[in-house]
Amino acid sequence: MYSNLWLDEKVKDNGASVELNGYDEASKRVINALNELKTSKALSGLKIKASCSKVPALSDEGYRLAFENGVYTIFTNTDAALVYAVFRLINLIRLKADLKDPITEIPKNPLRMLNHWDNMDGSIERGYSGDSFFFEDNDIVINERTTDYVRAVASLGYNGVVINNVNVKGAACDLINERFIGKVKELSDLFASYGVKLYLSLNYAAPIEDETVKSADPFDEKVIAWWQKKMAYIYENIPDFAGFLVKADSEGRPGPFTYGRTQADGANMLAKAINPYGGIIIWRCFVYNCKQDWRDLKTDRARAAYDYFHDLDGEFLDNVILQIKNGPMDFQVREPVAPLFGDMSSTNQMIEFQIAQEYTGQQRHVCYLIPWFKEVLSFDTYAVGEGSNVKDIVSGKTFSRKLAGMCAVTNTGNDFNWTGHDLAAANLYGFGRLCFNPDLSSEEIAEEWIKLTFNDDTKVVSNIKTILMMSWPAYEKYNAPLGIGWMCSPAYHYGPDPDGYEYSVWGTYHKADHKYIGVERNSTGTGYSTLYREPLKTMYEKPETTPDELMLFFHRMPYDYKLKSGKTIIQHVYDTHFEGAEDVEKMNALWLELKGLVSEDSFDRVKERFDHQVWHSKEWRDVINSYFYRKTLIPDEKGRPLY
Ligand code: GCV
Repeated sequence: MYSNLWLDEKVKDNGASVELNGYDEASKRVINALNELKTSKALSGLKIKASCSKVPALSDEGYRLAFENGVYTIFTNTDAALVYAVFRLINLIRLKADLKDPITEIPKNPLRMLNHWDNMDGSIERGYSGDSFFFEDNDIVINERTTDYVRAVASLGYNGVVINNVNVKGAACDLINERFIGKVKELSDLFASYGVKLYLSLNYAAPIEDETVKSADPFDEKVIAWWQKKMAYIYENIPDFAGFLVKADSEGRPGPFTYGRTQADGANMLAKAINPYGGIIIWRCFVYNCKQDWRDLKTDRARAAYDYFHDLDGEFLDNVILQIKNGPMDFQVREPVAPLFGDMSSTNQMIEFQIAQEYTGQQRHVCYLIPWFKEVLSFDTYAVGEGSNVKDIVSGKTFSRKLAGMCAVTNTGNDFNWTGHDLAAANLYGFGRLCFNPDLSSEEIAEEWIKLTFNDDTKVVSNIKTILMMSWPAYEKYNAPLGIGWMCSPAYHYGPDPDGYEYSVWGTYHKADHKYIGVERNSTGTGYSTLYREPLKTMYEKPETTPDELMLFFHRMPYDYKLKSGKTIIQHVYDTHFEGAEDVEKMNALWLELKGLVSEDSFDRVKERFDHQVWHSKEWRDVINSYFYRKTLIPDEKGRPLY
C-alpha cells in the first residue's frame, strides 16, 4: 500500500449507508465510486445519497455536494463526475467542511492533464523520483500501484494522462502495434474506470519505418493511408482511445518541416485520420533551433514558437489543440509568459507547465510551483482588451473554444513516496486543484494538501505552509538572476554552471562580458518584445519599464544599472544570493521543529533532502556571486565573502 499521498486510509467496510439513484450500477466508474464510499475511513457510519441528476449547470464533469437532513448528498450528471465528486467529498469531510452550505464545483478547464516522460525501458526523461511505474524492461506494468496512481489523479479531477515520453523511440513505437495494444487497452480501461482518459505520445515519423512507405510527408498519399489504417486499427482495439500528443521538428525529432510542410500540415494530417473516431491531436509548440550558433545574432530561441505558429492561426482542424509551454524558453524558474497565448484566436490552445522539477531543483530542493503557475495564469495578455488573462484563454473562455485546458509534465516515479521529495507531492496535488479551479489560492491549496497528507496540527500546517510558500522565491533568489535563466549544467540541468550553456552547442546564450550581460530582445534587438500586445510591448521595450525580475531576459544591461528596487544589478545579484541561501536555512529550521509531529519516515526523508539543499543553495550562492564578481570586479557593498 502506497499510503503517503493525500488519499484517505481504506478500511474493509466503513459501515456507511450509500444510496445511488439513476446511475448505471454496472458501470465500472460507479462500482469504483461506490467502493471508495464504502471503504473510506473518513466516511465511517455516514449516510450518503448520490443522484444522477440532469442539472444542466453541472455539465458533464461538475458536482454538487451538500449535507441535508443528516445525509451527505451528491449530484452529478455523469458517472465520471461521480468519481471526482466522491473523492472530493471524502477530502472535504477529512478537512472538516460541514457542507451545510452546499458547494458546486465545475472544472474550469476541459482538459486537465498530466504528461509522463516515461520510457519503456523504465527510465524517465527528467524523472527525479525513481523509475517508471508504467514501464519496465520494454514492457507495460499494471499492478496495485497503477490503481493507486489513477485513484490519486482522479481524486483531483485530472481527466487525461499521457503515459509515454514525447520523445518516442524504440519499443515505445510499438505502443500502437500488436505487441502492446492489448496492454494499452487494459491500462486505458483501468484509467477509464476512474474517469481518466489515456493518451499516447506518437512518433511522427512512424511510417518511415514501413518499407512500403518510407516517408512521413503529410501530403504523401501513402503516408496518409498509413495513418488512416493505423487509426482504424487502434480504435478497433480501444474504442474509447483519447488521442495523441506529438513532438515534431524539435530537438532532433522529425516533423513536417523535413518535407517543407508547415506544422499545421503535419497536425491536420493526423487529425483527419483520427477524426472519424472522435480522437484529438495535441500538437506541441516547442519547436526551435537547438543548435543556434553564438555568432548568429538574429535567431532568438524565445521567438521560435511564435514565429512558427503565429501565421497558422485558423488553419488547424477542430480536433487539433496546440500545447504551448508557459514561457518562451523551457520551464526556467522565471520567464515571461509565452506571447502565443491569446495570439491565436481561431486555434485551440492549452498551456504546458512542468511539475517535474527539471530546472527547479529536481525534487532534491523543495520548490512549490503553484505560486509561479498562478502568476502565469493571471498574466494579462490584452488579447481582447484589459483582463484577457492566460487562465481564461487556456480554459477556452476568451475565444469560446471547447477544446482547451492545462497540462503538466509530471513528477512521479516508483519511489516509495512517489515524488522523490515528500514535499514535491504538493505540486502534483496543487496542479490538479488548479486545473479544476485556477482561482484557488496557493495558500489554500497548500493548506488542504498538508492537512490531507500529514495532519491538521497547527504547527505542522503553519510550518509546512511557510516552507512551501518560501520555496519558489528562495530558489529563484539563489539561481540565475533577473530572468536570465540557464546557469545550470547543460547535461543535467542541475547545479550552478554559469557558462555551461554559453560554451555548449545548445545555443542558449547570456553573452556576459565584464561590462554587460544579456541579449537585447526589444525592437532594436531580436524584436521578441514586439510580439506582445500593447501595453506590454511598450513596457518590455525599455529597461525603465521592464519589471525587475525580467530585466536580463529582455535587455542587455550594464552591471551598475539601477533597478526599480534602488539596487544596482550587481548588488541585487549578491543580495538575493545571500538571502536565498539564508531562506533555505530558515525553511530547514522550520522542518526540524516538526520532529515528532509528522511520521518519522517522512521527517527523515525531508530532513535528508534539506541537508542537501542547505549545502547546495550555498554552492549556488558562491558560484553565481563569484562568477559575477570575477567578471565585474565590483565588490559587494556589504563586504561579504566572494571567491
Ligand atoms: C522530453 C527540455 C528537456 C527535454 C524534453 C524537452 C521537451 O528540453 O530538457 O528532456 O524532452 O524539453 O519538452 O520536449
